[in-house]
Formats: sequence, C-alpha cells, structure tokens
Amino acid sequence: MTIGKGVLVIGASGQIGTELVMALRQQHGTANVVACDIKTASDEVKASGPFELLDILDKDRLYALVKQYEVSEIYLLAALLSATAEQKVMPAWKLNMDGLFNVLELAREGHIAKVYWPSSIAIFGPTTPKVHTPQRTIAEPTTVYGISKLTGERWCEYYFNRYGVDVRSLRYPGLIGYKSAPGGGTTDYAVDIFHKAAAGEPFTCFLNADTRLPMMYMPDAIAATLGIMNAEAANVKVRSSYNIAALDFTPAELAGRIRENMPDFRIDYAPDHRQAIADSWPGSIDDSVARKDWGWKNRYDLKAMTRDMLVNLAPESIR
Ligand code: VAH
Repeated sequence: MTIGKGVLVIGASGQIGTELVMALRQQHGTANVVACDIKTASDEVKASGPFELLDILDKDRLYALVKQYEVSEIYLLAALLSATAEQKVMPAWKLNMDGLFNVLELAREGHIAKVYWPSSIAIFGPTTPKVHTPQRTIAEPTTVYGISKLTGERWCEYYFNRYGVDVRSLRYPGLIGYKSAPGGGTTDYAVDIFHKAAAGEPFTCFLNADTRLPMMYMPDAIAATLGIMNAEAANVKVRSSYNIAALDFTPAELAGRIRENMPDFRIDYAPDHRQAIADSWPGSIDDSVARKDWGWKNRYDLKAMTRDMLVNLAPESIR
C-alpha cells in the first residue's frame, strides 16, 4: 500500500476540526486533506475540499478511506468531551479508546506514517498541583474523559516505544473560537459567553465566578498542532502528550474584559454539575518543556483574544 500525501482529519465537524481542516488544506493543498466525521461538516469545510462520512469505530471504512486517498497522516479529533462523557460513560470510553486503537493499529501495520491525537489538561485531577502544573506530576483524573485521555497518552507512548509509531499529542486547555460551536465541554462557557454578549443578552455561567481554568485561543491551538506535527521527530521528546498553555482566567475576569468593550454586558452565576469537573482540574499549566523541545509559544493573551472574538462576533462593539 503506497503511503502518499493524503491527510485524514477525523472529527472534522467539531470545534477544533472545523478550523484545523482549513489550516491543513493551506499547508498540504485542499485536495490532499480529507475531512471526515460521523455527521456532516460546515459548508466551509465541505466546499473547500473532500469530505467523507466516517464512524471512527468502523475500522474497515477507515482503512478503505486510507487506501482510497493514499493517506500518510491522520489527525484523530473524534471524542466525547468531559461533561458529555459523564452522562454517557461506556459510549465515551469506547469512542475515545477504540477510536485511538483503530488509528494506532493502522500505523503499527505500516499503513500510515504519522498520527496526531489530542489529550487534555483533563488528565490532571484534584491531587495534581493546581498552579503552574508541571509536565510530569501526579495525574489522578476523576472524570471519564480525563481517564480516557490519560490512558490514551500511555498507549501513545507504548506504541512509540514498542513499534516506533510516530504519534504526537498535546494536552489542550479549554479552547475558544468563534468559527465553530463547541460541544459538551466544561470550558465551553468561555465560548457561549461571547455569543450572548454579541447578541446583547445577559449570560448565566454554569461555573462559579472565581473558577480559574487554563484556556487558549483557537488560532494558538491550531498553530501548536501544526507546530508539533511539523517538528523534527528528534525534537518531539515527550511521546505521551505535551502540556501547552497560553491563558488562564476566571469567568469574572473574562466578563470584565468583555465589559471593556461592552459596558452593559451582564453575567450571573448558576453552578451546575460541571463545577465539580472544573474544580478537579488545574488553574494554570507549565508548558516550558514544549517551548524548549519544539519552540512552542502562544500569540494571544486574554485582551487580544477578547478583542478578536468581539471583532468577529460583534464588530460594532469594539472601542
Ligand atoms: C472540555 N473543552 O471541557 C474540553 C477540554 C480542558 C477541557 O478538554 O471537556
């Protein structure tokens, strides 16, 4: 089986996938980047290049697409996120783990050359040091999502060490973007708040005002993803998953930044089941290892992210 120039993005209709597909098509050429998902993708993704329906648990269909498009790289983004996974425990475990094994096995068998698989700061738990959490530390996650991501990291490192599979991974913090709707995440309040502000509506936050969480603007997350995948293999020294960081803030701090442009914006707080998930995670992350190994650095701080989100969602609000 020839390994060609094809790139497969699985989970292309999700929050990250929608933007990652467009960035990969710029790098590899639109015809070479195949967007896949179990549900249809955005008009932008479908109009700019090939799209295929795929359930990542259907290994035969996955292999057929790898052959058809002469795929050499797979970006596996399909997963159930933290809040949803708590409601659908076994479906989440099956999707998050069997999906990963389907891709790692294709790489072990030599059908693809490189794999990207996202982990998350959700691999940390209540016993992890919460401030400036280091690359290597206690990781006792208490959520289905976090357990699946920590387990996945262990398997990625095993497939690298045992079979030489070139799988690379980042521990994403909460991601914020305006191009796609998030789904089922505990950090998704930080996206919803901008849409409410842009609509001139008050926002009820499902986390407490002082809940500090690590976050990142989507353009930085996309840059980090391309950065680690384009890095020299010798510089990717961590084969479980890298901490990456950019921002950390509380809902109250984010609301304050929005009010700098929209003084009438109002927020109130009604913590729900997602508060316990957020309370189990770190407040800030140390990403010095990624910065040293392959030159990671973020571009957006909280002020710049807030401004860019509002420029795109509510341009009339910008002062
Ligand atoms: C979630 N957005 O909230 C994801 C992310 C760190 C959080 O993994 O589940």
